[in-house]
Amino acid sequence: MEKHITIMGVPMDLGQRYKGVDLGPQAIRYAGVKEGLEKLGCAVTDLGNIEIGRAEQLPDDEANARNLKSISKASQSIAEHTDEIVKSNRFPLIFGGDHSIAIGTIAGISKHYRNLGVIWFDAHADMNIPETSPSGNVHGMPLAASLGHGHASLTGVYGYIPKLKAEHVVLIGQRDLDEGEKDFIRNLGIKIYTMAEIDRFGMESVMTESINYLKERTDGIHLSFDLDALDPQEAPGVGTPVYGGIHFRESRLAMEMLHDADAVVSAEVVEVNPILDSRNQTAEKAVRLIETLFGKKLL
Ligand code: 4U7
Ligand code: MN
Ligand code: MN
Ligand code: MN
Repeated sequence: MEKHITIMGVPMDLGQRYKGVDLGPQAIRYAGVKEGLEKLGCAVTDLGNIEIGRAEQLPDDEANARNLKSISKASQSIAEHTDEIVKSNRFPLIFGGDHSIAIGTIAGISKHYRNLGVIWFDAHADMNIPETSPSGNVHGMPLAASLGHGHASLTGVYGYIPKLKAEHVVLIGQRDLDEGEKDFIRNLGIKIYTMAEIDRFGMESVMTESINYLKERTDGIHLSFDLDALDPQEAPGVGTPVYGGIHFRESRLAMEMLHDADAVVSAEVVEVNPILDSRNQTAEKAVRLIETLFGKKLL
């Protein structure tokens, strides 16, 4: 695993309705992420937060994708910054912000790989398009957009479509899928381990299968970790909590196995909202998971 890490904060909140998710990067920093990684021997540079423009009042509601134009613009900048980090041969470690940032991060990373893989921990699949979205919130659309589906302002970010192939994606932890997303997952044949599979087979075999699957097909794995993948009792600081989630213990095991697989090339941690949290526990758990991803062991 790359030990030269560049942190980038993306204070994006335009993809959903709650105030406070733009404070996510700072909450994760306050939980001691840089210090923790340095203790493990990593060289860490923190670029600080990049600029996210304010919501422009543009007539994009007709598309059922709130703040579409502002998010599209921000995604272009996120892609450029992420691209620069990869070019400098450092590991991009990105803190959101809401999950719409993945449109830009994946756009910036994927052009460096013939077959980028993605492992997506989330209570949701984030595979809506404006035509299927029950909410119009773009944070429910980034995976579809990266696969080339959805509004052209999202799929076309950074000038190429698609960023990912369906057979290079693994979804883990889902328990709230919209009807359109279910059809989409079935039709595209996307590999998915919902909470039902995690409960039946256990996180260890889910991760063994996921890692083998991605290592056979891809030349690098991007980790996209939405903190609402965790159970809301353990990670309450998220905007769209769903009962029955992954325990912190299981997610720590998953990160340990990803570390040992030595195949993750970039990572983002998203949807931490300190306003909705108590005692910054969601950010603190995120930091424990990041440390484990970079090799922290219990013994
Ligand atoms: B997140 C939802 F309808 N599917 O599209 C939607 F349930 O990035 C939720 O995973 C999306 O937190 C959640 O609005 C987006 C809803
Ligand atoms: Mn998400
Ligand atoms: Mn989610
Ligand atoms: Mn190690």
